[in-house]
Amino acid sequence: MKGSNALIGLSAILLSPTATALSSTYPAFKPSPLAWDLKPTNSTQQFRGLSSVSKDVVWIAGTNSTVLLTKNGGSTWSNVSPSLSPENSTNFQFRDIEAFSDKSAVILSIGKGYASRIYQTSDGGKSWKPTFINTEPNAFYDCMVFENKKHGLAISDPVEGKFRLIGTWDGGATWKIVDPAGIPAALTGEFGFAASGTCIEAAAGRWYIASGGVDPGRIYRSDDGHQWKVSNSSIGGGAAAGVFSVRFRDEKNGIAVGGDYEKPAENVNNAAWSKDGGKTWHKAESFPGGYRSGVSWVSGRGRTAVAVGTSGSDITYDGGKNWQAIGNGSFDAVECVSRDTCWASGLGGRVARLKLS
Ligand SMILES: *[C@@H]1O[C@H](CO)[C@@H](O)[C@H](O)[C@H]1NC(C)=O
Ligand SMILES: *[C@@H]1O[C@H](CO)[C@@H](O)[C@H](O)[C@H]1NC(C)=O
Ligand SMILES: *[C@@H]1O[C@H](CO)[C@@H](O)[C@H](O)[C@H]1NC(C)=O
Ligand SMILES: CC(=O)N[C@H]1CO[C@H](CO)[C@@H](O)[C@@H]1O
Repeated sequence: MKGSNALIGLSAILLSPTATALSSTYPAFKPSPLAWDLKPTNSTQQFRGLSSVSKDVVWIAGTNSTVLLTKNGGSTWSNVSPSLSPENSTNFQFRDIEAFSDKSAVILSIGKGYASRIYQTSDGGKSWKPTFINTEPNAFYDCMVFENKKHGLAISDPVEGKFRLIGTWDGGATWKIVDPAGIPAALTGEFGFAASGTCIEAAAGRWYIASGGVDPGRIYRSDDGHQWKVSNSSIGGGAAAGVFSVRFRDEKNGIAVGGDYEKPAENVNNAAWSKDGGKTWHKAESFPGGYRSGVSWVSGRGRTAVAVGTSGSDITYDGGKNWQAIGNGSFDAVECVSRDTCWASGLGGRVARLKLS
């Protein structure tokens, strides 16, 4: 995380022992033939919340209390934003959404105090019910995840020295605080990033949390959502840096991405992989092209995953060891819904679909 991004990036490649292999895949020389297909939303909001139910049904949630839904693969979008009481109406920032169908979804608003809240719909966004409104002044909720249609966890930056978790066992209708006894103490300055809805992960019966604010960024893991352990990642951390997204494809194999959002093109130590369920993390051999806020495994394609960030996006075919750029790829969030379809969303209403074949 030091010095000029472009120079560090280039010298890292030129000095790499695998420079020959890299030069044929590195974005500056030969990008991946894949490219995102933009799906205009007619919105100017920033969509960090993304949940794809199928290749056709996708929900996005973002700034200015905005939630959009498409049921036809992005040809048209409906505004299904919650109508909020006037004094609260203008500017909730929805940073995460978990959708279960074209009818049922849960959204998370970030912020201090009552701004951190969760709404649920079961009628396709016609009506939304607040199911959690934070009352703890020091809490700041970042993201949430469901392991199935019933059981989910949402995470707040540390309160009284520990990440705070709330859990639901009824699909987001009710939430209660998880006993902090099983959660290790946070380090001074440690927090989570509400950048892509993937700072918490559930996969194969296990749970993970990505953190930053400290160097290196850390990754917590749990078998039951109650008892947690924490490891260093290999991803650099700092005031605006750390692990932004952690995803597992089974009980052992995970990818973490991040970096420094204030240095969007810096491409050193911004991706890592684990093959032991998150106990240890290894640096990628060739990194994504810059800070990356989200990553998603492509289900049904083994070690393939896609990462996105404000400076671009990348694909790996070897479980996160090597990455190559995808065209037209500036986004905040990514979600691959099947072996041939990923969705991404971000700033200025940008949403796109990636077809893999
Ligand atoms: C936020 O949404 C309201 C209602 O849709 C709209 O009037 C306003 O212009 C929006 N503000 C921004 C900054 O997009
Ligand atoms: C965007 O707005 C235009 C004009 O209102 C409309 O014709 C078009 O269908 C809209 N596009 C989407 C994707 O909703
Ligand atoms: C994790 O990183 C910190 C900061 O560099 C270091 O002090 C600590 O020893 C590391 N922990 C382990 C288990 O390697
Ligand atoms: C907005 C943007 O980046 N557009 C580019 C998408 O990719 C095509 C083909 O690679 C370019 O021609 C566009 O400029």
